[in-house]
Amino acid sequence: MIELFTWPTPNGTKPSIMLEEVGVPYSVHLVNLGSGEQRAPQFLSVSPNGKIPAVIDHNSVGGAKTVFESGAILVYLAAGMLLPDAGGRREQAMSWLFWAMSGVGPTFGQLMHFISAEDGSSPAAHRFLGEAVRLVHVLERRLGEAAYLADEYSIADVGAFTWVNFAMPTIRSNSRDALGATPALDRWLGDINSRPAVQRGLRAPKIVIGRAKPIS
Ligand SMILES: N[C@@H](CCC(=O)N[C@@H](CS)C(=O)NCC(=O)O)C(=O)O
Repeated sequence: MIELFTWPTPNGTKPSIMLEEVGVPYSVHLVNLGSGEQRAPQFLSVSPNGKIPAVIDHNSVGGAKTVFESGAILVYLAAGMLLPDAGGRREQAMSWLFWAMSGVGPTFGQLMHFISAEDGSSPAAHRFLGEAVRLVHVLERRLGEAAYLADEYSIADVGAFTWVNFAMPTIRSNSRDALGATPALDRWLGDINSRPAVQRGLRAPKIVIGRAKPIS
């Protein structure tokens, strides 16, 4: 059994989607970010950076293993087509995964913060909107030449999808003409959203919210 420490956010649903995709049994521990549980010593012993998500794999050969950072968790859980063993597709998948982790997640996260702050037209909101639009254009160009980031569906798509899915309406409504049409990206979002494992993974932390006890 894998224990997943999470909260229903774009970073928190990457591992639940992945666990559903690979069919590994898991239990969800909610870490209530609103009440500061991410800073509790018990959680810091699992995730030293004080952020969700993190997992503990109790079935691992040689003893339980702890993994934090959503990108590291996707790599840890990956198997088969979701992370090809060798050949160009592996390098492609890793390149696009790191692009999503270092570009999409931080930029979209800051954008959502500054745009929903009191002064939604601050220089910071403007800067992150410009960078988010640039990243969307990179994604649109790639998905115009391949169905998925590494040609076939992989951890790179899971790594980028949750943030793009969450932030796209905000980016679209704020950027107006600068964004333009994104038919390839819209097709990619539709394909991924229609996967049953993705639908279950997106719901997993929310379903638990109603019945979970705080971690202690
Ligand atoms: N680079 C990290 C980012 C994780 C992250 O930012 N998690 C947020 C929720 S989406 C969090 O735990 N925030 C709590 C806090 O900053 O106090 C990852 O990809 O796992």
